[in-house]
Amino acid sequence: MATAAAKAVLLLASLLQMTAVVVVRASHVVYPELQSLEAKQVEKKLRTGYHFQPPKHWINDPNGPMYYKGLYHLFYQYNPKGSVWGNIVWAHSVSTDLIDWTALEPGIYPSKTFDVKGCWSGSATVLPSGVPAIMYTGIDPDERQVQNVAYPVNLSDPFLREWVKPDYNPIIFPDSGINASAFRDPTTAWYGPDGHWRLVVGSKVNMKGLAVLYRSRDFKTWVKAHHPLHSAHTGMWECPDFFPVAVAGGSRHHRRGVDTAELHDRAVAEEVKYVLKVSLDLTRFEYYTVGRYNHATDRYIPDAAFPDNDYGLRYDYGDFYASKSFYDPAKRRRIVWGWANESDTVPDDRRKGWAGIQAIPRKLWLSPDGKQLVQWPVEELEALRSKHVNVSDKVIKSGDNFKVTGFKSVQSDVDMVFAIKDLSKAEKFEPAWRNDAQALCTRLGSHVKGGVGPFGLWVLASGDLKERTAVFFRVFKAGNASSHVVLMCNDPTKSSYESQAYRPTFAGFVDVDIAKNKKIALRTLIDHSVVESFGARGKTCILTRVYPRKAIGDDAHLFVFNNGESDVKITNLDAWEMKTPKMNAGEQ
Ligand code: DQQ
Repeated sequence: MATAAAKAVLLLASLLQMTAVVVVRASHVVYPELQSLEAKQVEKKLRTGYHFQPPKHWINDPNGPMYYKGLYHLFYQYNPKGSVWGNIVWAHSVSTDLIDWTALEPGIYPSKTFDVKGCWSGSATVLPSGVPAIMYTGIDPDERQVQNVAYPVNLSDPFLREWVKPDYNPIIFPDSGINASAFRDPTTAWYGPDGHWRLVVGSKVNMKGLAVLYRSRDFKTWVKAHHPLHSAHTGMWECPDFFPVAVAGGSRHHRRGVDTAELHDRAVAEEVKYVLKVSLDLTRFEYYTVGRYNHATDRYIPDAAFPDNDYGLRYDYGDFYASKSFYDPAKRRRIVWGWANESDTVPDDRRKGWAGIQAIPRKLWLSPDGKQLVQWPVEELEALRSKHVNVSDKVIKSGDNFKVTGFKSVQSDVDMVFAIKDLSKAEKFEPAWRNDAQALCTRLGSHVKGGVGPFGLWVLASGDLKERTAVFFRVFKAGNASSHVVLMCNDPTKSSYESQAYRPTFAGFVDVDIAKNKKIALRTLIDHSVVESFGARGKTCILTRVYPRKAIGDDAHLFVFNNGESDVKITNLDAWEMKTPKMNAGEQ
């Protein structure tokens, strides 16, 4: 935690030195003199090919994702006037397959007194009548954060282009017990067996993060409950997300998503657990717990196995924030979107003319052992795979590396399995390291020799290897010699030989029994300035933004390396070049 906070401070400091007038309001740094400067040009070099982004300017949180009449809708926080945060509207895009996107005009933008100073994050709820409702945070003339509702003007338009905000807004107002500048990001609402709707809004009291609970009979008059759904001492909670997941033990619901709308159904409720995810304003990381939700008392209680703290489990251990999930009725799955912010400097963002992307949408489910959530890129992504190369049964000896040739890796999808024959050389794991994977990886970077590992990929690597981003594993022996700890790291410290960007090493532990099958899988989505990795088939995920200077276009290469004493084997490696989908050409 100390490390994460220190890094956030460092990041802020490096941003501050770039420009004179800055204000921090509600977690985003504000540059009043820059926020309405239109981008003169859009630099293409490091723009992503298949990750979601608009043609130009700043984006942040995904908002109100939903499926309606055959179309996936994604709204997101967007500055139509510049490439830093400001002038925020809900930009709006639609897709039939989550891959090709068409931009529409912004769906929600400041137009009324209750949102005149901003339309911030929120969620969609599809009501039992099929009508979608959007709940979002408006900033009123006194800079108070209030919650508003909006409805589509024309329900027969699958594009849902126009939204109307009833005059009875705001529907939720910060009362005297609530800090009006820390009260935002309403969740999707759910319906209780007592005939009341519920939703939560993120907030805080001093250092206590709160999921403030509201109830309503008619979706119009909302009353604050006497107690929050949940709280913890981790500072302001932004973008809470609360939803059910199927318990996979019984195979009936395995991996299938559960709709928040089904929460009141007793048969379904008995087979589900609940997830509460919060985005920590203080550290800019998210964590989640899995637990039980008592409908009668309206309290959520995390299971004891889930640390309810800022060292708890994360969807992603890298650049991934303000995420939001939705239930996809077309494929009966839950999908999570997350904002992958830039991590280069403000002058770089101004020069590029764009900042921010969304991570690849991920299907999410509870692991069969119930110990964690698992995420995997939506299957639709595979339609973009084109030229393919394969490597199998290739031993990488201690200290060696191997270049994967025959395809262009700068925009690619790499899916592979490593086998480890001999675990006896694994280094000893100190229990004190358990709560800070990131500090461990920072100390034991990809260049620090180990026993079993570091082994993994160098991606976006220049031919001379002066630039490279390492995605790798390191295996340790735990207290008793038969159990092991697996660490997954992303080391971007050598990703660019000249950039000043903030380049922290990101890391998480991987819950696998490596001694049992002696194998570990890694999938990495490489996309010019994004490296999005899924360890052990989605148990540990790490997304990083990197800004190579040499390893761009055809000069970006892919290597497999092994810096451990033990040899490792590539059992199988499949790599595909990825096509570029239609990405938001349209009306923006
Ligand atoms: N971004 C929004 C807020 C939210 C924050 C403003 C999280 O509603 O709390 O753009 O990134």
